[in-house]
Amino acid sequence: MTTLPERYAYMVWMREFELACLEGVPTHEVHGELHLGIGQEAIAAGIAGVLRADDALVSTHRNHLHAIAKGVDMRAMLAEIFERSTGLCGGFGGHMHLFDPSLKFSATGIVGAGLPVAVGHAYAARLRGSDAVAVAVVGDGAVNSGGFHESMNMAGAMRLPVIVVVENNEWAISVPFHLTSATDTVAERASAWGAVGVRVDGNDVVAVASAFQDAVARARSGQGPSIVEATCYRFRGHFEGDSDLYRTEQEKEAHRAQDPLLITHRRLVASGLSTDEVLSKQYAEIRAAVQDLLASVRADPLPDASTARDHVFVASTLEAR
Ligand SMILES: Cc1ncc(C[n+]2csc(CCOP(=O)(O)OP(=O)(O)O)c2C)c(N)n1
Repeated sequence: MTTLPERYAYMVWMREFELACLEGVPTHEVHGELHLGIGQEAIAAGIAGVLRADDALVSTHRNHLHAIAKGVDMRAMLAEIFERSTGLCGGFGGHMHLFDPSLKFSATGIVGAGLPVAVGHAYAARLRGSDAVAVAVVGDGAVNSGGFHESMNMAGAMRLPVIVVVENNEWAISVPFHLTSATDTVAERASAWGAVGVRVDGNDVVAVASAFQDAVARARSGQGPSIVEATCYRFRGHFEGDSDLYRTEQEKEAHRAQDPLLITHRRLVASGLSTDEVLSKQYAEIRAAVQDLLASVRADPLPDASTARDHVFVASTLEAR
């Protein structure tokens, strides 16, 4: 069982990891759109420590925190994001394509496309006679896609061990959830698919962990799919470079005051589980460790240009040409 101090440490690692990623944007070490989950750490930290290595987790374009929660090696992740040959995918995939087959972790930049993959993992587990579960983490922008409905329906009809975590940060780029959803919440839709739906405060790591653990326990014991909708807010623009004019400064400031790291810090101190001094020291140590990781990744080579076509075509196709 992951303790609250451990979940807080996860959140600090997540925050500092993403701040390190951010350093690669002005230096042009990170190309393409970089999507950060800063402000949403309590959800991934609530997932952390609950899943087994053989459980699958399929993430999105905003995937770093979920990979950390699944236990993916942070150095290999950072190297992939910084496009180094030592990265998870040899530097070929970049930040939106983090894959770790040994931990059944994958990501997709196609909104809503993670659900069918998770359903496939869950069905495969059943065919193997395993009690492994499959998790899809999606944003609120995914929930009105056809694939979301089709996947939920199949998971419900077959009672598959699927858990869908919806990070409802209210915005799908510039489109607000309340203007695009026929229901006030995503969780309330669950009964249409024979699933259990719960909505929790995604800034509250304890509430997320509790709802997620319950959903995993249900899935593992053959009770079918669940939706865990966690409300949250992304502190930065949709991607690094987004002018972010669709949200008012007042709205952003109000949400930043609800920083899940601050909330958890205060909770640890108020409950006597830690002190300001201990937490500040721990924060500084984690920041230094992430900076060491970044320095070491930066010393790694970029992929060799002559390998650019590797992993693009199967060998037989190339030979046939
Ligand atoms: C099928 C598809 N349509 C459109 C896009 C472009 N797109 C990328 S992210 C995004 C919004 C996603 O919002 P949400 O699911 O709420 O996740 P968040 O970015 O808030 O984490 C869109 C529309 C896409 N990647 N895939």
